[in-house]
Amino acid sequence: MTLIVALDPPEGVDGVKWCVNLINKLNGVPKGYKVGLPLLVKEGVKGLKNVVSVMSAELAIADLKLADIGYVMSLITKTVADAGVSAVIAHAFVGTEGALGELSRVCSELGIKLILVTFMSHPGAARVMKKVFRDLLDVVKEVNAWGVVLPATMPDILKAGREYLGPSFKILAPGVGAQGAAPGDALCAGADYEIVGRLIARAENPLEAALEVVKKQEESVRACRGS
Ligand code: 3DU
Repeated sequence: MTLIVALDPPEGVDGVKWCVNLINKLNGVPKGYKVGLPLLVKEGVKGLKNVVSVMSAELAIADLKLADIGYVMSLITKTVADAGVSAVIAHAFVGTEGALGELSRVCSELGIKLILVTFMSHPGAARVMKKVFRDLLDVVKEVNAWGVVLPATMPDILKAGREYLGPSFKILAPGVGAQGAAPGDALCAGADYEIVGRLIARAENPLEAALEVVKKQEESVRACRGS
């Protein structure tokens, strides 16, 4: 079970209804869900709470890509934790002192997982992030984050991240489907979870699409790991 579905409601829909409908259709197949600003900006914290309340999945991730001082990131995190999320995503580049050190402590107190973005999945990410990749991974170690975001679209970067971090950090990989990576590519490069949005959310039959992703992940892992 390595599938996390990204719930990004499109324009012109009721965001809460759209997410709840999709979660219900997926019938417990995903290991987790990821919600972010497309839902939160549209529907507010009450909307977020309503959506999280129908997720019977292990992971409910708030992808806020926080990048601020520790005090402000902590305020925001406390608010989404009250709405029931079990993990929050922040950017690693803000560093430890005065920022992620404090956020990490607050996440521990709240009992939620901290996930840091260390490389993004779109092509333009490489220009800056490649230069500071090691530093970003060092921040992950320093604050003892639960997991990191690494790109399914760049398996070499993902592999390098896994090698540098070792086995004790979770790797979550977006970029499967609409952004070009095939299901299973990131798992074979060392990821623990693949994040899939539009490939499933925009499919005529989302449950069928999710089951197809899981099947391809399993086939791919069997082929690359021999298990
Ligand atoms: O391309 P998709 O529709 O599968 O959606 C990918 C999701 O993952 C989306 O919610 C986006 O905000 C998130 N994400 C990235 O695409 C790339 C990153 O580097 C980090 C998060």
